[in-house]
Amino acid sequence: MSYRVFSGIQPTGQITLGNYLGALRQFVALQQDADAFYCVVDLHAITVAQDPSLLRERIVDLATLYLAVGLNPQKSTLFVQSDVSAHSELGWILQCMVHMGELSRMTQFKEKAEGKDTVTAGLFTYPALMAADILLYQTSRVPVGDDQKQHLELTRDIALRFNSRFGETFAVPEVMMLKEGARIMSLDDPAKKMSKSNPNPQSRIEILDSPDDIRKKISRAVTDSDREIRFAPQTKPAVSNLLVIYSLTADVTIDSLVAQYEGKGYGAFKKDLADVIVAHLTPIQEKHREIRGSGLTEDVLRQGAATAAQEAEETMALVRERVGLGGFRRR
Ligand code: ATP
Ligand code: LTN
Repeated sequence: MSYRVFSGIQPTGQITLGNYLGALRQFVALQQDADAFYCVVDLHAITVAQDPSLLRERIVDLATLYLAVGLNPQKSTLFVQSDVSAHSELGWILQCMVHMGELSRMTQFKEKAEGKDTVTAGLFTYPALMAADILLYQTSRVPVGDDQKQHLELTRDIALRFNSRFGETFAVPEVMMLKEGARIMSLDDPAKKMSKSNPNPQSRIEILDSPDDIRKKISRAVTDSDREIRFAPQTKPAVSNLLVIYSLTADVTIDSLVAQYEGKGYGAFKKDLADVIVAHLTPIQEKHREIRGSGLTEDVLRQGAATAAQEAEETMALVRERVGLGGFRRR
């Protein structure tokens, strides 16, 4: 029996190697067995200010990348969150189920709010909308990076609370995370996660970076004090992060890399790592160029929105009935 998978990525910048290795690549692997829904979560993106025309461009760009990495619209449903209004509707209902204390404990909110003069209410209630995304589709598994674990736990709590108060309505989802690669770190600071909205572009590899940029960024990536290539995340976080990236990109074990580079120093290791990344990303970039401007992405998103809206409406009808809301409009 196939199971339901849902995940989303925000169109807040160029997709990084962290997003790819931690999340996007799993999306592709899962579509073989799962009935998968993958979303461009634009309503989440506007929890911080976005330029409207740039936002629209990034939405199409991210969806094009979904296709370029190998998501097959015959197997998975690809759509944009704001095209299915049930996300906003259930998001509101779940805001009325989640507690202020629970939202206050979310580390992503604390990190994103830190040092800001003003913060939107949407940034604070963001996890309720994320719960709505997942619960609308009766999702059983959610592939995400490590930073989303806390949001997923809250989603489960909200689902259980709703079900116990109103009767069985939502499937309670499981988080799916990689053992290595669930948290790829910044190239300039191994204490921070690689992020597409970090102001320093040297901190990340973007999927669409040119080979030249990739080589420069890897050669400038910080390393740890001795010259040994060893996997020790606590004492050698920078080199360990590069080893994880290498291992996942080239599909070889960390142990075999450590053996291969014994006594060789950082120079040779970094050069090979850059080559491996370039070789992995080149076909994705070619595919992205081929699809962009062909109209395929827009067609896929149109179809995806129709499929998703229909699926979401089934859950919404049940939710409205359970909560005691409206129900007079013919749909
Ligand atoms: P932003 O910087 O705008 O908050 P982000 O780069 O953190 O964005 P998201 O859109 O929030 O990316 O995340 C998309 C997916 O990628 C999520 O599943 C998230 O857990 C995963 N992800 C993000 N950064 C990393 C990382 N450094 N390592 C592994 N997975 C990651
Ligand atoms: N909050 C996530 C993006 C996101 C998501 C989702 C992920 C929004 N809705 C539903 C999985 C399932 C993030 O910031 N990476």
